[in-house]
Amino acid sequence: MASVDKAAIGWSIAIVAIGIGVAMVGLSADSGVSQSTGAIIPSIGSSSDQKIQAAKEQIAKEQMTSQEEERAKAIAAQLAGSSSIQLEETVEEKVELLAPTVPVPQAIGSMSFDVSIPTGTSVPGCEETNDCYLPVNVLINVGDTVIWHNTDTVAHTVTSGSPTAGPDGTFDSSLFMVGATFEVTFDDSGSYDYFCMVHPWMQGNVQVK
Ligand SMILES: [Cu+2]
Repeated sequence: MASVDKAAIGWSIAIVAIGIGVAMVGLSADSGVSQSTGAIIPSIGSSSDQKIQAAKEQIAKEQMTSQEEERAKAIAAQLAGSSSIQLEETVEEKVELLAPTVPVPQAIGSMSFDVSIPTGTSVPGCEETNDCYLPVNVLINVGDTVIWHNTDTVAHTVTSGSPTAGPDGTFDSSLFMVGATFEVTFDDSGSYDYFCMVHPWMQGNVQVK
C-alpha cells in the first residue's frame, strides 16, 4: 500500500507539476505573446517611422542635391551661353567695323551741264557772237555729263570734230529733233570740239580736266 500511495502521490505531484508546467507555459506563452506583441508592434512602428523619416530626409537631401546640381548646371549653361553670345556679338561688331559702312561714291563730284541750241541758229550769224551753242565753251571735270537741248525750231546735230576735218567719231548725236536732248558723259580729260553737220557755222567746245 505504501508503495501504491507513494506512486499515487508521485503521480499526483507529477500531474500537478505537469498542470503547473502547462499553466506556466500557457502563462508564459500568453504573456510572452502579449509582451512580445506589445513590444514588437511599437518597436516595428517606431523603427519603420524612423526609417521612413530617415528615408524622407535622405530623399529630400538627394532632391536638394539634385536641385542644386540642376541649378548649378543651369547657371553654368547660362554662363557658357552668355559668354558664347558675347563672343558672337564681339565678332559681329568687329565684322561691322571692318565692313565698309558707306559705299565708295563713284559719282562724287560728277555733275551735268546743260547746253542749249537757241532759236535762229539754223541761219548763219550765231557764230559771230558765239551763240550757236549756249554756252559755246564748257569746262567740266572727268565723269561729268553735258546735256544738249534742242530749243530751236529745226533739227541739229552735236558731232565731235570740226567742219573742216569732219567727224572724229568720239560722239555724234546725229539729227535730233526739236525738244529732244542728247547727252555725253566724258570719262577722259581733253579738249573736245564739236559742230553741227547740218549747219557747219555752229561750233562748240568741251574742256574736260
Ligand atoms: Cu544745226
